[in-house]
Amino acid sequence: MFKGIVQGTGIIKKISKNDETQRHGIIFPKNVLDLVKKNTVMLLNGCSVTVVRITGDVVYFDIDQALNTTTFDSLDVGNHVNLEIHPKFGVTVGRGGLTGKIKGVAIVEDIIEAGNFLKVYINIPKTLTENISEIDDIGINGISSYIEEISGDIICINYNKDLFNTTNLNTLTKNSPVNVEILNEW
Ligand code: DLZ
Repeated sequence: MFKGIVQGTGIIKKISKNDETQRHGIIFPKNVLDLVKKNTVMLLNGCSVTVVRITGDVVYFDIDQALNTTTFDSLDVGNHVNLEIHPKFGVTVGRGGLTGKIKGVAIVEDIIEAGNFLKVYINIPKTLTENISEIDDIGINGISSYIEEISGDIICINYNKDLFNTTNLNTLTKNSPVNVEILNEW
């Protein structure tokens, strides 16, 4: 399990697309770059993926299995992606841990600033809302949080603006697609 706590963001430098696979080259910040090597399994926007190559500060991933269930296909060069490395063996993950298996893509419906918090309203696909309740935690682009409120298909999450320092939360706008992992299977 991952913690659902993002350690920094990478910037997409290059995307090469074939019919069924895409290679994403991502510039990593030094604190995360130092922790990865070829075959490291880590989270990119909450999705579990495998490092295939590292050249300088650019880390490459082949996205194939994850193409249909995640936002990878809608990402562009210059976008920021959330990064998390697996905790060391024996470290307690606690409530809110993520597996990295993305259930599907949801769309940001609205964002409202409220003091030091950002209320993000997200329209979750019907196939996923059947399974969630306000007692559940949720992973959005790899950021684990509890659900503040559910109204029909719309969930609301209150994010502390401190997360702007380490995540891509401040790049979300109305209609942004986000990766969703629902944590109600414990
Ligand atoms: C589990 C996994 C791993 C370890 N590595 C990759 C990868 O490098 N590329 C890829 O496309 N998919 C990988 N996967 C599977 C994805 O995590 C999985 O398909 C999504 O989370 C499902 O939505």
